Amino acid sequence: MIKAVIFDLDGVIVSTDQLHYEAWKHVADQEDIYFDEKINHRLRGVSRMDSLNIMLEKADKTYSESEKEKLAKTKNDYYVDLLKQLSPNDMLPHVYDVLLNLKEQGIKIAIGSSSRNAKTILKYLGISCLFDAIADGTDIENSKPAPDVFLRAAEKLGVSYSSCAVIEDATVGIEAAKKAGMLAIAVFDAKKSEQADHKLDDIRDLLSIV
Ligand code: G16
Ligand code: MG
Repeated sequence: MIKAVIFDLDGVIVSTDQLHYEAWKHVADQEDIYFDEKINHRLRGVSRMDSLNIMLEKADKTYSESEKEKLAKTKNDYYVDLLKQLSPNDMLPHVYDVLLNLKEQGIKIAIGSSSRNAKTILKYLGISCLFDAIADGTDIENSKPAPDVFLRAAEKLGVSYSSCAVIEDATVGIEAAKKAGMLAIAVFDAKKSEQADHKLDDIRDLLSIV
């Protein structure tokens, strides 16, 4: 029986893809590195430093660790500035109603995000107080496809791993959920994953699964 649902943030609750893209493109242009939407797509659910390493695959030179830290900071400063434009209107369709419905049923809800900016994003969306637990990039060493962030969310909730469902838009997120021994529910791009237990065209269908 499912007692908790762990939501991925970027791509499930809010679409920040375009903002990540603009911020990475800013750094890539500054360094004269080729970067496009297709490369950006590979960064979904991946941590900031892992994303940077993917972005640098097209670079002509090798970057030292301290240069990489600097580039990651430039990207994040730019991204955090872009996040200021977010408001409750940016929540993806029907997400808010689904969150409220789950809570009414007594099902716990949590965030399991690779982002170190998760709490800031939730604040701009005005939904921080809805969640029983938040596990994010600040809680973990290994990002998705490692299961760490979902295991951490379950621990914070006090719910056993096998009683948790995860909802994800990234294939690496589905892989992480299965490694954590959880029910893996895919939306958007994650529907490509062969490991997904359920594939949803509409997030409201989650209510008939849990
Ligand atoms: C998100 C995004 C990724 C991003 C990662 C780290 O993960 O999907 O593209 O690279 O967070 O973000 P930040 O640089 O803000 O720490 P998720 O797990 O919420 O989809
Ligand atoms: Mg995501």
